[in-house]
Amino acid sequence: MNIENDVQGMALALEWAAKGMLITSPNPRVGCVLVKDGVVIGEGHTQPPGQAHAEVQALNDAMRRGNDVRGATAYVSLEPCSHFGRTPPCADTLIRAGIGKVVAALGDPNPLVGGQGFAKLRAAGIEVVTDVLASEAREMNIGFLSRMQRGRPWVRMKTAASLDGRTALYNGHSQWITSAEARDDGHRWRARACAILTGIGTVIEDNPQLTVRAIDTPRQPRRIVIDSRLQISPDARVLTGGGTWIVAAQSDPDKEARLRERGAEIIILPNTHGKVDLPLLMEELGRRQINELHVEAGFKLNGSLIREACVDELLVYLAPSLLGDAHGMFDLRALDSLDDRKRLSFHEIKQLGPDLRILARFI
Ligand code: AOF
Ligand code: ZN
Repeated sequence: MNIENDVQGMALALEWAAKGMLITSPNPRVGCVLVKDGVVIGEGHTQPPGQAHAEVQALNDAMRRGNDVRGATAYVSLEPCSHFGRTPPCADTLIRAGIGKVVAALGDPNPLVGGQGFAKLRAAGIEVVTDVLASEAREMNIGFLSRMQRGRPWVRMKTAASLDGRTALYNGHSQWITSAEARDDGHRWRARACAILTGIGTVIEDNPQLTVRAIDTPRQPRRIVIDSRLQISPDARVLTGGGTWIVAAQSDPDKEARLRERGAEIIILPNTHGKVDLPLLMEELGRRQINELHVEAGFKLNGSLIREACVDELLVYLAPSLLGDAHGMFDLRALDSLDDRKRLSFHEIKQLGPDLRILARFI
């Protein structure tokens, strides 16, 4: 395939970035394509933390293929790094390799980089072009950007409901409202998240595992349970395999010890009402390097998270059926004025088999 312009080169770099979707976190998913005389001579994407960044992968790929990278253009979906992190600075590596021009989709808001990658390249006489397919590149790393810019994850709340907005019958029956296609798609969104969050109500009622099973994934997201009064049973399936974070509002040393034996970590974060402080939790998850947080909870926790402005995006699967009087997706208070309504914009709507998938963002 020949690359005739910067948009084409970046589109290919973004395709490479997407190949790292499930493996790079907490690092961003970056793609890099090296082009010389319109011909692609090297390609790569970010590897798991501690391993090579996209640029190094692409340079190594070019070398393996026997290509001379001197004077080539590097298309990268994020500003090349300028710092020594777990790996050395990519900007230096590109300079040493003799790259002639760098086209980047957007700057890296990581304070350790923050424009210094571009500055290094320019200082070395390399032409730098930025803002090519920037909004597509932002989508790819929406969680990393959120963590770097706001100090908290990008929070995506998933629900599945009938067309009348019900998530179960009045008696609790809910398997299944949406199709297998929609449910598998839900696992794809789980897989790309750094963590999956639910509440103690869901753990007690459904005893979910909260793992990715419908698709192959090299890593399982961390599981997080909000459990203000530490009611969770040490036998709950969400603890299987260890590593689950339990977020409570009050300490209970005996209970905590039993949960720790199951490999869980307990985080105590109370608010003044004796519940978990949700906005503070989001900050804590930012500090713990959670980029994308996938919420699959019941209508109560969903409602609390929305009311406390902790949600960025709804991922709603809607089935073409009507379930009649039962719980809705979110427990929100009645409003007196339409001025108080929560407003969203539809970001994307797609049909999956018989169902609809709606991505809507709070504005
Ligand atoms: C790049 N190319 O492919 C990625 C970058 O600890 P390290 O060395 O792996 O550095 C991680 C930081 O590097 C990460 O927080 C982000 O700012 C940047 N990611 N940079 O040049 C890449 N993934
Ligand atoms: Zn780098």
